[in-house]
Amino acid sequence: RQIQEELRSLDPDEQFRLVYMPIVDALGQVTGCEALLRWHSPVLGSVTPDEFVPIAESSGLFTKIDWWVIDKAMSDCAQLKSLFGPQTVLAINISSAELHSRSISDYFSDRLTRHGIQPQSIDIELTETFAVKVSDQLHRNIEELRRQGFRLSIDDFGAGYTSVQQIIDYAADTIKLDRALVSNLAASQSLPVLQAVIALCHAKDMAVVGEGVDTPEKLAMLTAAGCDRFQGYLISKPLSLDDLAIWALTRT
Ligand code: G
Ligand code: G
Ligand code: NA
Ligand code: MN
Repeated sequence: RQIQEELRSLDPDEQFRLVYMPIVDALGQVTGCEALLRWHSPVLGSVTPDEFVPIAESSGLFTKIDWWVIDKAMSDCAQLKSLFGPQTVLAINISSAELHSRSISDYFSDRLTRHGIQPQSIDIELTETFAVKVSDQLHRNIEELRRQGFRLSIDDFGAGYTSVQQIIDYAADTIKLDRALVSNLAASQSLPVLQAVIALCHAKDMAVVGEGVDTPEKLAMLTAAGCDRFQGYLISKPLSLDDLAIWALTRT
């Protein structure tokens, strides 16, 4: 496939960039930002992560992408903290395949040192499929990253792959409710279901982030259900660091 060929040969510094999506608490204060990867290929044009991440995973190119993202996001961390304060948490997505690789926890700690960041400033987002395939290496990596003090999130919860058992087994710090789940529950006004899901997470000492908050109704329902933090177009679209600085200045 052409995507695979382009990914293999590209220089990430030339074709990749990161955008950031702010995450706010119930008072509207920014608690952190999620780094999201954008690829503009001179040959293919813009390709979305939904298109190329699965291809990168199946062709062994995910480490090239993930390592670039980890390094780049961490190099932006100081600027995010200067915009939103020293407590700002930077969320980084990694491919589920990455958790089976032997060097990932060393790479995280190496970049942490390089950029002078505390591990509790970094939230590693594991996508829904991270434990579909279980290996000893996956367990070791998760244990090691936790031991080093990184935060862990389970992303896209409710999209259909994450089981309640996984949540209990891996006791992440944060659960991110999938955008489609939030949409469906809002459309069907299923407040009790949402309350039950959030109560389960809180019972396991996990904070809950609602994703895809793009209407006041969704925000109101998530707030009523006890959701801790919020992310979505109602708050802000993903922005470049420069645009994020403008957004931070122009909010009241
Ligand atoms: O930002 P966007 O809607 O295009 O992201 C779609 C999906 O692609 C996200 O849910 C996320 O799982 C994945 N994704 C986005 N950015 C990254 C990244 O930097 N690394 C990895 N591995 N996946 C990402
Ligand atoms: O799966 P993950 O949460 O990592 O991916 C986030 C992606 O979802 C982002 O790329 C972003 O473009 C998209 N997204 C985030 N918030 C909203 C929203 O409020 N509405 C819509 N339509 N898309 C969103
Ligand atoms: Na995701
Ligand atoms: Mn994510």
